[in-house]
Formats: sequence, C-alpha cells, structure tokens
Amino acid sequence: MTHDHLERPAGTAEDWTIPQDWQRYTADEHAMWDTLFERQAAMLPGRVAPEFIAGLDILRMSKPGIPDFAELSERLMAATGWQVVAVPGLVPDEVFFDHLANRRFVAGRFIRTPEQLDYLQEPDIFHDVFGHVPLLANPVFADYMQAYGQGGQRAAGMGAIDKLARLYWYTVEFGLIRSDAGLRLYGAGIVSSYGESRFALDDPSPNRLGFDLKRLMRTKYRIDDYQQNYFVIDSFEQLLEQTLNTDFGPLYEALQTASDIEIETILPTDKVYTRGTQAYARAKESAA
Ligand code: HBI
Ligand code: FE
Repeated sequence: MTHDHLERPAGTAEDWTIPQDWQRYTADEHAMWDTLFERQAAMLPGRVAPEFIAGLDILRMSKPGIPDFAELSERLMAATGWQVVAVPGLVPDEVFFDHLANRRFVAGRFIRTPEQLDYLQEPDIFHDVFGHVPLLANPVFADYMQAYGQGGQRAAGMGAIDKLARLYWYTVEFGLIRSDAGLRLYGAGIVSSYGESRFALDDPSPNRLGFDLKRLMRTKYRIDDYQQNYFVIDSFEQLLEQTLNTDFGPLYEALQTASDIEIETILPTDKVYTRGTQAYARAKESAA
C-alpha cells in the first residue's frame, strides 16, 4: 500500500513532524502504555530476538510511562545515530523514506484507547516506539533501516514503492529470525501485538518460509489480520547484505515482468520451515 494521497495536516512542519508534547499525556495514557508494556515484557523473553531485549535495556525503556522522545533520542543517538520524531500518523512514502535515509524514525504520538487494546489499524506510539525503536539500537539493524530508506528513495523514482513496501512488511513489520534455539520474533507488528506474538511462532496455521529478497518482493500481504506468511532471515547481517549488495535498478526491472505471488502459495524453491494449515484464515473466512 502506498501513502502519497495524504494531505499535510495543519500544524505540521515541512517534514510532517510535530512536537511530542510529552507533558500533555494524561495518567490514563501513561497507564495504557504500562499495561501494554508489561504484557509484552512478560511474554517476549525467549520468543523475541535477544537484540530486541538488549535494545530495551540500552534505551532504558523499562521505566514506567510513555517515553519522552527527547530522552529516548539522546540514548538512541549515542548508540546508532538514530532519533525518534513525532508525526500525526501515516506520512507520504517519500517523506517516510527521507526520514529513514537520515536516521530519523517517525512515530505516532497518540496512544490507543482501552477498546483498541488488541487491535488498531493505524500505528500508535506503542506500535511505533515499543515495536520499532529497540532494534534501532542494534548497529546492523540500524544500518539496514537507513539502507531501506535510501532504497525507498530510489524505488520512488522507478515506481517500485509497492515492491519495497513488501520488503518492509515482511521484515521490519512481520519478520522472524533464526536462532540456535529455534525461530524468534523481530518484526514490530508482531512484538507489539499480544496475540500475534504467540501466533507467529506457535500456530501451525501460517507458512514460515526462508527469506529470499526477490521472491518476497513479489509476494502479496494482508493488512487486516494475522499474517498467513512469515519470512525467516538467518541473521540481521544477511538482511543488511542482501539490501546493500542488491542493485535495485535491474531488480525492479525484473520485478516489473514477474507476476505477483499469492499469499498462500509455497514455491518449490522455497525453504520451508512450516507448511501452514491456513486453518486460522479459513476459520475467519467462514465466520465472516
Ligand atoms: N508513515 N508514519 C508512518 N509510518 C510508517 O510505517 C509508514 C508511513 N508511510 C509509508 C509507509 N510506512 C510504508 O508504505 C512504506 O513501507 C512505503
Ligand atoms: Fe510499523
């Protein structure tokens, strides 16, 4: 999905940033952050990549209340040169890529309401800051995110944003990584979701396939429910190398003529960790 139809809201800077206004958060909003944080912090150890837990420690995100972006950015800047800036919500693709290419992560400043505890469509501050920011303290992943932003700027020029959005979706948002002790979570959309943190690792329903950049960029994804496909990287170094060493020009050319791959398809060339039953998706369809 691309986001270039958006109108820049009043009160935002040229680059779509707004002040976080940390002092304006209410006790209820801090309490909502603590509820979400404690629930994930209790269930992620042993399920999430250790680099994520390391990031929480480096950024001292375990203290109660909504993080203050000024404090968070100071520690993040010292670790990998990244900073966190507030935006009103989704921003146009070229604005998004420009921020990433300059090591600025754009985060929503609003937090979900109790009714939205387990699902909201638009990323809120918990999704963006708890989900995305800890791994930005990891030097290799921090380099990957900047390379992604630079790749996005190139893709924009070649009309290939939808292909690149798939790379973001299946790695940054919903990626799994191998470890000696089994598969681990690292995608922000998973680690910030109570239900999907279990589903993505334990449920027999989704496919779990080995990361392959070109195949992944042809693969459709869904934005409204748990994923039916997860891609597994061997390491963050692999992800960075594949992104840095790929000449996106010829890749985009090749992708122009290659057909999309349906969500549930497993190719003979796929490295298969789980051949999913897709029972979860079937049940949701019949319930619909
Ligand atoms: N804007 N605030 C925000 N956060 C995102 O994750 C985001 C965005 N705009 C575009 C976008 N993501 C994706 O479409 C990119 O992968 C292209
Ligand atoms: Fe996200």
